[in-house]
Amino acid sequence: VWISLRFCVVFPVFLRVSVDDFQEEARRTLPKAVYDYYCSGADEQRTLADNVEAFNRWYLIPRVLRDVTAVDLSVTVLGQRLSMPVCVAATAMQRMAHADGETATARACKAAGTAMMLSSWATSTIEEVKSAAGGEAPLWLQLYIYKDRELTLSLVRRAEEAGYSAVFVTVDTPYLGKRLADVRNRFKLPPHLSMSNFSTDSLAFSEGNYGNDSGLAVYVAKAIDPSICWDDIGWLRRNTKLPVIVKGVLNGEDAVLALKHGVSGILVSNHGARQLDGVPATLDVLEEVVQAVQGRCEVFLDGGVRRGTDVLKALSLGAAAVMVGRPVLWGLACQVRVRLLTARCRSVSEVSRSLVRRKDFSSRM
Ligand SMILES: Cc1cc2nc3c(=O)[nH]c(=O)nc-3n(C[C@H](O)[C@H](O)[C@H](O)COP(=O)(O)O)c2cc1C
Ligand SMILES: *[C@@H]1O[C@H](CO)[C@@H](O)[C@H](O)[C@H]1NC(C)=O
Ligand SMILES: CC(=O)N[C@H]1CO[C@H](CO)[C@@H](O)[C@@H]1O
Repeated sequence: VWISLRFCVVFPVFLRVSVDDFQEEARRTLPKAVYDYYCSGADEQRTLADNVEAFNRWYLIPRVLRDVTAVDLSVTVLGQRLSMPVCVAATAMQRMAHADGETATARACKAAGTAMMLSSWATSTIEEVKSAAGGEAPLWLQLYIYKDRELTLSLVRRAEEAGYSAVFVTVDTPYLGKRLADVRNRFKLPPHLSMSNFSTDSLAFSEGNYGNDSGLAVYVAKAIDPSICWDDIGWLRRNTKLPVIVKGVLNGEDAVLALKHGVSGILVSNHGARQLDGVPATLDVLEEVVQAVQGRCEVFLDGGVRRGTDVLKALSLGAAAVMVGRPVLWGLACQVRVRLLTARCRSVSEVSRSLVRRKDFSSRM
């Protein structure tokens, strides 16, 4: 009896082998309001589930009897070589997951040889992240367009000076999506943290009181410009030499408009299903965007990528690379590096549309 009791209370040795395992450990270890902020989607979270489910609507159709002794996963995106077609999407406020926050992510990207997109709402400065990345991992700035355009451009200037190589402008957040858990938790940053790249309390999201709403929703309504239009993409391009990529396009018409306004790339994204619930899973609109673009710029995808086979499916449907958001946060919370990808072609250039086939659902109805 003593022995079996002891076995009951001993913490199980838990080998993490998938992103889901990391998420489960993060759920157990992070403060509830932090975990809720990281994991939530908007409203009923239907698109949140669909982003992941969409990958399950495709079969992989592999070829056999090809020598795969030597496999090369590297790709060139936005003119820069990456060790693999998987990069890190911008997620805000990473120091809630780990004391080193974004600088730890930058070190992991450097070690992995891939690119990191830094959020405008980082809890580390643009310059700190640059020195952590050590000039090796490509760094991209994720930009929110503030009502204060000078402030907006000052972020871009600092990124240029620190050697960042692209600006991903987020176009799906005129207002913050309704994330029910954040409202219930009255989400705000813990008092020892702030959005490090802003100098006033109100812009650094470190005011004390946001009433009964999600603090971040109040912040966005106050500071972020809901009036931005396609002309503002032109404004941004005229004000920086860095390539501008739009983050948050979900259909072919907007992809064509983006090209007309001179973007260097399009990131098919629904903001990790955190903005408008009911939009399609990103994988389901990827091909439409790729076909509208017709090779005129690179197309990226994020949303629900959790395993190597997901990466392979997105590449087959035309993505130049994919990005991951939450998996990085779960990795940070567990304080180890996440191993990202296993592929079965010899190189990324061998991944083609013939590798996937959509499952036929109609025949089962
Ligand atoms: C906690 C969290 C914070 C995020 N913060 C930002 C942000 O500051 N700016 C932005 O453009 N996107 C932000 N995103 C969206 C991500 O860049 C990305 O589109 C999304 O997380 C991809 O989906 P995934 O989490 O399923 O991989 C955030 C997402 C999460 C989960
Ligand atoms: C917040 O909600 C509580 C409980 O419903 C209410 O008493 C309080 O007045 C509300 N505060 C604000 C600022 O709306
Ligand atoms: C901590 C830190 O370096 N914060 C800086 C972030 O950026 C603003 C300007 O936008 C500086 O004033 C802060 O000092």
